[in-house]
Amino acid sequence: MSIPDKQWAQVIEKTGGPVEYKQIPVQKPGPDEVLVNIKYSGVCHTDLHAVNGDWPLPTKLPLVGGHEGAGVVVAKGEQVHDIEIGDHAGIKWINGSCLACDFCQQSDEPLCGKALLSGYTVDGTFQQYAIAKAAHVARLHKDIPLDAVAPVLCAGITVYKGLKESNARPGQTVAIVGAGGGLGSLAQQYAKAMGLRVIAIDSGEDKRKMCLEQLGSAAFVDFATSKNVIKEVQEATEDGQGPHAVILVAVNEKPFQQAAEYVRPRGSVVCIGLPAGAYLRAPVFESVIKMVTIKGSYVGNRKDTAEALDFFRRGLIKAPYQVVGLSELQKVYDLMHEGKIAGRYVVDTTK
Ligand code: 8ID
Ligand code: ZN
Ligand code: ZN
Repeated sequence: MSIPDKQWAQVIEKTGGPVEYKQIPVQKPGPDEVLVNIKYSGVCHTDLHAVNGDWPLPTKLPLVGGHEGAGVVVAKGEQVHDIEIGDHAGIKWINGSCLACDFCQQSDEPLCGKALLSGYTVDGTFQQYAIAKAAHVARLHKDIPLDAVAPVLCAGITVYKGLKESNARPGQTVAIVGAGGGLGSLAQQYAKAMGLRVIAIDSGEDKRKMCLEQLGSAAFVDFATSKNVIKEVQEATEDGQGPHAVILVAVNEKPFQQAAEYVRPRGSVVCIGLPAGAYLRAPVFESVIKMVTIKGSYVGNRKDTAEALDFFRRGLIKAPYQVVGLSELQKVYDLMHEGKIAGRYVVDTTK
């Protein structure tokens, strides 16, 4: 396999953007790294946060974004023995971690203080050839389509982990807030596969249709037109007591301040979305007498990754996605900024 010296990439030269489509050099993998020829990469709202620089964590600059990259291993360092050239692999948000600290030892590698973040602190997957630590790349069976699996590499892993963290059990009800977006659409599929009943919360006819007709949710609450979101969510549960868990994947502060009010007594509120500058708020009285659990959930570890991919490989996860050329990334960001994307966009690095 011949590796070119130059390749197409989308580069953020300065915080705030826009992204620039141009040719840059192909890098060489270090001793414990692999070079992956990225075929497809999903576009996550985190990539837009990276362009805008709206989180309290600086990005590298210039930066190649992207962290849902699926492709083929084309080169590897001399210490890499458990993945071969020609194997299919996925580059996810956690590009690498120390594997030695307290958190890594407990397989909490997303919490590693030395974690490298794809498309944020190291260059990511909006390029044709990207690098990751071999220990952390997702192993993809060759029968898995590389376009459809791309969104699983961040969105899928993250919502699967969040659903596990919620401790919701089969037969129970979970509310997904931000259900029409990338994480939300996959969350509905994972929840369904895990035997949960879903209340989808988002806005607009396209997203309502997608959630109820394509993704199998039992109810849809439109946050923009509802007169009382809290009441409507509770009434959508069989006994009116509210959902057992709430998975927050919206990019807006308000729903983070409503969830504890409609969650069921003993229920859990799992925060995943990362709206800029937002604070959590919950009424102390109701939270105490309802014994509510409120927690954060951050991507997933390597085992969560393998499990989330296995659900996908078994045909249980079918979320809508649209493929456009890598050259059109800025247009995807514009649509995402306006909240106009139902499901996920995936970029094809050859176009
Ligand atoms: O590990 C993590 N915690 C993690 C991993 C991956 C992504 C966190 N994230 C974060 C992203 O950085 C982003 O902040 O999750 C958030 C959602 O990412 P996404 O799914 O990629 O975003 P999207 O496709 O734009 O979907 C967001 C949806 O939220 C809806 C929008 O209509 C859109 O469909 N939404 C908004 I904005 N306000 C809402 C509200 N008040 C709402 N839905 C319900 N109620
Ligand atoms: Zn992401
Ligand atoms: Zn570590």
